[in-house]
Amino acid sequence: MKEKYYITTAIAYTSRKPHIGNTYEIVLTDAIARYKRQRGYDVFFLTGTDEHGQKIGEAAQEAGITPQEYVDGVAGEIRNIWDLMDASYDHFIRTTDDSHVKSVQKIFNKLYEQGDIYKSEYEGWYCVPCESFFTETQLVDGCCPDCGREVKKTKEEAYFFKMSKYQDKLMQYIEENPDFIQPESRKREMVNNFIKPGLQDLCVSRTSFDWGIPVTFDDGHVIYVWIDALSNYITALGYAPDEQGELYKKYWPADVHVIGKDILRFHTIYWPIMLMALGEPLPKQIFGHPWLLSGADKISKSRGNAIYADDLVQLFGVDAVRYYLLCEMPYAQDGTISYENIISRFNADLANTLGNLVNRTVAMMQKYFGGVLQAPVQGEFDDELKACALETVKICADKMDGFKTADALAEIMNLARRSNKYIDETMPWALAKDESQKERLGGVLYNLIESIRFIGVLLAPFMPKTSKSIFNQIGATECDWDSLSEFGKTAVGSSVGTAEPLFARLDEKKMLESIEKSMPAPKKEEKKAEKKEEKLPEISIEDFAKLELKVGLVLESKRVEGADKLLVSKIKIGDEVRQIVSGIAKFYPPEEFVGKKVIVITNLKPVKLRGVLSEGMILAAADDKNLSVLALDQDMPDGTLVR
Ligand code: ME8
Repeated sequence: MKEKYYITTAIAYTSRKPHIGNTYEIVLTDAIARYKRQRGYDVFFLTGTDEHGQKIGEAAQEAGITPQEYVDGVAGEIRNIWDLMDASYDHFIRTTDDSHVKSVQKIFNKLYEQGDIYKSEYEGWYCVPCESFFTETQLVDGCCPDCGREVKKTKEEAYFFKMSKYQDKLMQYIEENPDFIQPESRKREMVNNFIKPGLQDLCVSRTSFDWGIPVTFDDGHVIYVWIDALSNYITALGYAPDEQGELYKKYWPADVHVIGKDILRFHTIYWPIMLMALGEPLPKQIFGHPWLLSGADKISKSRGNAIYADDLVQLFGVDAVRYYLLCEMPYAQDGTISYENIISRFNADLANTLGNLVNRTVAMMQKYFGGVLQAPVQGEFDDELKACALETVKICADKMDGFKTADALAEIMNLARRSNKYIDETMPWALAKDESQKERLGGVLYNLIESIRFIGVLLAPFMPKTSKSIFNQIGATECDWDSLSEFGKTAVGSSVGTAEPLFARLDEKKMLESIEKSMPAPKKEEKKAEKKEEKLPEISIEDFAKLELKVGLVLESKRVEGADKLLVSKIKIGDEVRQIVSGIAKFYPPEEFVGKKVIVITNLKPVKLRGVLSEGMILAAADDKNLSVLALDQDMPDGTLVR
């Protein structure tokens, strides 16, 4: 019977379309899953989407649709991208799946009933406009990290998980299983920074939003995302505390959870403890991969440097994108992505080294032997080529067993380079001119076809389409891993196919120019996309009537200390004078602002901005570069209603 191998990715948030960094993870996991299948394992590869939480609820509200409609849309988009990338997952779980929801509720209830979850109060810093809790360390200058407004220390009733109870048991597991956390450097970080200083109990429910799985026995509480999200790895296999499905019995524990370094803590601390509390076995390994950066920055929508897989696939093809992602990311350090790098890798590795090797060899086979493979005859340089091919198999296996995909790919490219060198050394075109060398020419081409077959098999987990195309072109029938035990498995007398370019060289200059034209600076593209997403729901005239707008006269204005964008102004509105803080300092020096008539929202709840009270809002038209305060067409007295 085949040995089982259960591998998972993190489940992606359905708050937005996934960028190329998120896509890296599915491609990495797919390469490992395909490699394991190739090695004869019975693989179960799970991926999916994480669909609950306040942010997603808010995004739906902004889009004017229900949260379910919103997550249906984004989950569909994520799945399309995973499919576009040729991810060979066996199951795609969504945390809104009915079966998942029911199992998570049962898990929560069991943990509560056995006393591992208890009710208490959650104390944190609350930002009223954002409706969000933050910990002390999340605050920026003591204010809300999202909107910069003042936050209040608040208490909320919530359920907590007794992490501390399992701390020693977790430490023991990590010590007894030295390979549990990969890479090694991350293990030290988890142990020294989080476990040793002592685990805090984890807040596992919320009452401040409702887009989540309800706690069955306490109305108003929803299960806060990590118990919901992490459980996907077992609920997808049909696990619930009272029934354990066939898949669960077969595949659990997971052989590896592949996740990004930012969520390592949840997977190496909270998840094992949850499983200990449930009395279930722990995953064998957690691999926290590094991040893909754009220049020196994290890829993120708000930074405006997001690159998307579908755009790249359109430009370069799916296998070239897979190749780039897998070879550009070292095992433990962050990698970078840029159009220039993709093009130069494409040309150097895929077009020049690999494409040329296959193309030249198949074309020579056709030209000199009508495509029919001749018997190998031993000659100079052969042993070196064969040794390199056989050695590459061993090294690749070793690298892939340690998830070092970039190193494995480098070895495969090295074999392709060695094969090109073999062409230069043996000079088939010179042999072809000498009839007495015909046998040797046949032997040289046999060795090249065999070496290309090795490359085709080794590349299959990384570039499945290219691998197939290589097999077609060389007419390979021995395409599985075991066929690499011997150099010389290809049958003499078999025929190769027709030569077709695998990767046509790209004109870097032209390509960059056209990218520039078709996709203006990513920043602009992003901003547009964000604006589109912010489309607000239709409102009624009654909704509009809730706003009180009045004409105001600016009496005084000065900059807010320590905030270069903010002006604090005294505005006369009829009989009263209000203090209003506005983000207009870059466009209106305070002295020029005094004396202007402006439009003010006067019934907005007062807030403190950077600690300064603001009792209203001045209306302005603004885009990325410009801002203009709304003015009256004709003069009107301050205090006049705006309707
Ligand atoms: O974290 N480079 O979802 P997510 C490489 N829902 N990987 C990156 C990356 C980058 N630039 N940016 C993000 C979540 N990732 C949770 C997971 S699992 C039970 C719940 C990785 O959509 C990130 O580290 O924010 C994570 O592993 C995955 O993409 C999904 O991120």
